[in-house]
Amino acid sequence: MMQSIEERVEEQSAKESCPEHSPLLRGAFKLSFDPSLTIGQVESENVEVVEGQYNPSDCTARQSVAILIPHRNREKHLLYLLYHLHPFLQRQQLHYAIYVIHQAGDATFNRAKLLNVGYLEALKDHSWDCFIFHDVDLVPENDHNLYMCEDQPKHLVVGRNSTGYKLRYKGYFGGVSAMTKDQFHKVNGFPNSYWGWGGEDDDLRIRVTLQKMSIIRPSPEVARYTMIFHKRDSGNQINKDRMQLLRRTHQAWKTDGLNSCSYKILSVHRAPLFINITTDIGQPE
Ligand code: UD2
Ligand code: MN
Repeated sequence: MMQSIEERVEEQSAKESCPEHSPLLRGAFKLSFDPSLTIGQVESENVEVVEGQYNPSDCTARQSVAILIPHRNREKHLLYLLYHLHPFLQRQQLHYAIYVIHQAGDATFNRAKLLNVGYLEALKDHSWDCFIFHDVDLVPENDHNLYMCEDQPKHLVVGRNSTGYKLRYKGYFGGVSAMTKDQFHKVNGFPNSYWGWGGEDDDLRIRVTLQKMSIIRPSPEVARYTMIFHKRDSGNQINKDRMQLLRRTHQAWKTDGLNSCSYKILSVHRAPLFINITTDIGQPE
C-alpha cells in the first residue's frame, strides 16, 4: 500500500526542523534547455520525488508548499521546468508537491480559474501552508529565491531575460507569486471571469490591496527568471474586457472567486514527477 500524504507528514514530525538557511543552496546556476531531454531522464535524477511530492528525509521542512502550474499544450516547457524546479526545491529543503492543472478542450484559456481549481483540489490532499502560482515557461535562475510564503503576498519575478531583468511595471504581480493558504482565501482567490490573455494578475493585486496586504519582493539579484521563448498561444487571445473587469474588482471580488468556482474534474493522474489534474472549467459566457 502506498503511504498517504498525511502518513508521510506524520513520520516527519519526529525530526528536527530544517535550518533557517538551507546549506544546500548554490545561488545563481546555469540553466540548460537540451532538446533531447526526456521525462525518463528527469525521473531518474529525482528518485526521491514520489507522485509529484517530496519531503526532506533528514529534517522537518519549515513549510509545506504546493506549486500550481496552469497548463495546456506546453509539454516541452513543462519538461524543462520540472527538470530545473525539482532539484531547486529540494535544495531549499521544502516539503512540496507540483500540481499541473490542465485545461481540457479548446475553449479560451483561463489561467486564473485553473489556479483556483488547483488551490481547491490540492487542499484535498494536504493542508498546504503556501501556494506558488507558477507559469509553465518561467525557470528560476537563483535558488536563493525561496519558494516559501511570508506574512505578506510575495511576487517572485522581479526580472526576466526578455525584459532586461527589470520589473515590468509598478504593481506587476504576474508570472510567479506566493500566497499562504489564508492570504489566498482572504482575497477569495483569483477571479474566474478572465478568459484569454491578461488582467488576471492585476485583479489579484487589487484583491490583495483591498485586504490591506502589500506585495513584497526578494532582491532583484535573486528574483531572476528565464522565460522560454514562445508566441501567444492559439486559444489565449487578448482579453479585450480586462480593463472593464478591473474597474469592477473592488465589488466583484466578493462573489467572483473561490466561492463561485464551478468546474468538473475529468481526471487526476499521479505521475512520478507531478500530479496532473485535468479539468473542464467551461467557457466564457
Ligand atoms: C504574462 C504573465 C502571466 C500572465 C499572463 C497574462 C509574466 C512573466 N507572465 O505571461 O503570469 O499574467 O501574462 O494572462 O509576466 N498557458 C498554457 N497554455 C496556453 C496559454 C497559457 O499553458 O495555451 C499557461 C502557461 O503556464 C503560461 C501562462 O499560462 O506560462 C501564461 O500565458 P503566456 O505565457 O502565454 O503569457 P505571458 O508570457 O505574456
Ligand atoms: Mn509566458
